[in-house]
Amino acid sequence: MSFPLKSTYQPLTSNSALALVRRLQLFEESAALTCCEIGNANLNHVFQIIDTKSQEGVIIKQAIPYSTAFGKNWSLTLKRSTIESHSLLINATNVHQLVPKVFYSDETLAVTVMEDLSRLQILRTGLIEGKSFPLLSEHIGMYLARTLFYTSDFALEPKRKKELVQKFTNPELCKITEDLVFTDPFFDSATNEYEEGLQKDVELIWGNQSLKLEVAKLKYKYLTQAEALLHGDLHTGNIFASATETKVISPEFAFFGPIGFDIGQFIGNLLLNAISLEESKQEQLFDYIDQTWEVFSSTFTELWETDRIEFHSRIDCCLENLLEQTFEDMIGFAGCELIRRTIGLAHVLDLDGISSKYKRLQAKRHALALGTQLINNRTIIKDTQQLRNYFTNTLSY
Ligand code: SR1
Repeated sequence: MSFPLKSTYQPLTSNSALALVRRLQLFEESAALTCCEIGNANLNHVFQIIDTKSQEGVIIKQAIPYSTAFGKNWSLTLKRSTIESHSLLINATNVHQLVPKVFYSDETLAVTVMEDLSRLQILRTGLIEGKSFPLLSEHIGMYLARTLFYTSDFALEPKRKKELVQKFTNPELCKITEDLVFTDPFFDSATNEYEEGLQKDVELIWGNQSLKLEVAKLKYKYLTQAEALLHGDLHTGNIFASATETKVISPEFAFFGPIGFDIGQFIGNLLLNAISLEESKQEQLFDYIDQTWEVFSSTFTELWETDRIEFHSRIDCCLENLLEQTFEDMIGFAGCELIRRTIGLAHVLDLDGISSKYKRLQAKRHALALGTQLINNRTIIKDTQQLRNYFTNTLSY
């Protein structure tokens, strides 16, 4: 069967997905292939195509122009598929071993054909199951340092940087983050979803004018500070991992934003997992946080020493100043992530999966108190040990 070349968007079926990989000659002509639609098709169609003999496979991901996730019917731009494939291709030049390989993409069909990662596990699921990932911090610290440094003005010629900023202008997906992370959770918005038992805690946040001013400053940074090409949604559900491998997937929220945002979202999600655990099991999560910052800052420093081109980066303390600001932003964005995953739309299983209602509400109160403290005190928190102290001090709220 030949793959129909369409000039308009058409949802793929198992048959047309198979025809596409045949046309792309990703397998031997004689290979017997199976095609299975995986995932729940509420944001994307995902087909897994496997060669029955070699057991090697590819994934075809096709964006759907709407979402039925979260009980709502949202229209969603198909352009996110192009942003995702272009971002994966750029990241492959900087961290090829940490992203899925892209074999093909088609803007009209909103399709990306990429490496099958089913040998790995979604990191959030692994963390909830109590698994440990010994190379996680080294890999994510490296991913962050290399993707952020090499797409910043410190490494790119100014013209190239501005071309990329244009290419990765992503207003529709950024608006989702502007609303769901920075705006709605801090007001009585119809999109919010929180447990009845949290009503008083939530109202305290809505009435906290100084907190809201600090969140407004962080949102303004997100809106205006085009420092580097971000992943834009770096939570633990967007990372595949095993004991030896890590792959960062789904950069459809990619755009040029503040360097501390990706690191903050990642750390925020590790904190959400730590909150869900009993004290004796939290150590591992703090190790991940310490080491991720350590690897990020030391790798960024090495790249700065060897590959920087921006004239003013030679000024004394320029790097120290940048890392200090990034740490402060990271703490603030992590705080926003803790609050939005508790009050806003799109929760995390780390907290929602706690079966005892009492413990679940305690954990969610902890997330709200810690999030508030991190946002308010981000300028005085200078290292990950202090971050840990705030974690402990907000336990009894
Ligand atoms: C409609 S998308 C909702 C959330 O899921 C994504 O992973 C992002 O975190 C987004 O805010």
